[in-house]
Amino acid sequence: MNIAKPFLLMATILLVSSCNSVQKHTDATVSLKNAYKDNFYIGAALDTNQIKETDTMVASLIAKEFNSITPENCMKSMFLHPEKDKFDFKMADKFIALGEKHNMFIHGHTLIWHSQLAPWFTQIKDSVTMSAALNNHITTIVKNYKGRIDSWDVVNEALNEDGTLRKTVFLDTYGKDYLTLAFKLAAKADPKVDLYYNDYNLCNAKKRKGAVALVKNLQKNGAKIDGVGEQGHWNLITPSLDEIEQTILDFSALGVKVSFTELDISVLPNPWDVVGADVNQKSEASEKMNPYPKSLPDSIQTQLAERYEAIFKLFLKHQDKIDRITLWGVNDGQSWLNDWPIKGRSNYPLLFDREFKAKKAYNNIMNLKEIKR
Ligand code: 9MR
Repeated sequence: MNIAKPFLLMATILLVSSCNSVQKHTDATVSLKNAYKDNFYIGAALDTNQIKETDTMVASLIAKEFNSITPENCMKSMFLHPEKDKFDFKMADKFIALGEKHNMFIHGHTLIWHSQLAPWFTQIKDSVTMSAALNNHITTIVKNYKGRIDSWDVVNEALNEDGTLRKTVFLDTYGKDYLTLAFKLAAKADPKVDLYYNDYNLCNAKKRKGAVALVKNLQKNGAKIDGVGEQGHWNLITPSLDEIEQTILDFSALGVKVSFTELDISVLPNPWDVVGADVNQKSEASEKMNPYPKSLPDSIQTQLAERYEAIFKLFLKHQDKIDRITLWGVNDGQSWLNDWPIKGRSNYPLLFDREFKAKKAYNNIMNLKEIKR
């Protein structure tokens, strides 16, 4: 028997497969957005440096992987409408230009929110002034980007955890119909743009019930609402897949689109679960609360990857109801979760690590679509 033949065959197989993996790794078509192009948009929230494209490596990663973008901060009222008679569209214009350059689905975040609210809004004391302010704010901004923004978060986080309406300056001055007014103003300013209600913890049954009632009320009042945005600030354990599925079913039953708009998965302990507050244990407690200051252990990396995989499997199961999945940031270093609810921790909630390298979670999500890296 000629032993050179099997040896040659083996060597050829090895050579071909290693060439393939190199080719795949650098192949510009191997990306999240291409893998999921027939299912839903894959988006990311961009911070100001990413919008300004200060780092070319990061800029090309964003263009390669994502086909939708959301501004992490620059379109909130404190930045876009800082004074009653002054709008500042500079950074938002750059954001839109970036999305247009790459032909992306552009999401606006957010028109009405009690947080990061322009201070002049908080001075308003009566319904007539609030109505005029909402009119000027929403009409000016939505008209300014008419035809250039694909969807807007019209109202963000209007609900308490028990499903009742949150006490805000909008509710206090105008009453509960501020929601209807906001959606009607947005639709009038750009009849074609998709209009969303966006909130977190919608897996909580009481809050979800409140959100369903909120959407039904808008519909009953003749306002156009196209979608519900579930933020998706989750962790390794909660919410359960059943709870997530229930939200998809409940919202799509209302005839609106469902999008997951701010997805990230915290791997850190939650301070509200910690029992005991002995001040003498402060350093021990902070080590306990920031267990992976330098890097994420393999076992947790795998847990995170499996959690992302299970969630994306569920998203695929309901792809007919889901329009967009947006990650709340591009890489771990950027995440707001490094500073919330405790400042200065190292969290690892996204698909790219601090060096912008794809994590195991990325690979698992790609493998779901049978794309190997
Ligand atoms: O990621 C945003 C962070 O940079 C800001 O400091 C923070 C201020 O509240 O807002 C973060 O984004 C929030 C989003 O706009 C609405 N849903 C919750 C997000 C995380 O807090």
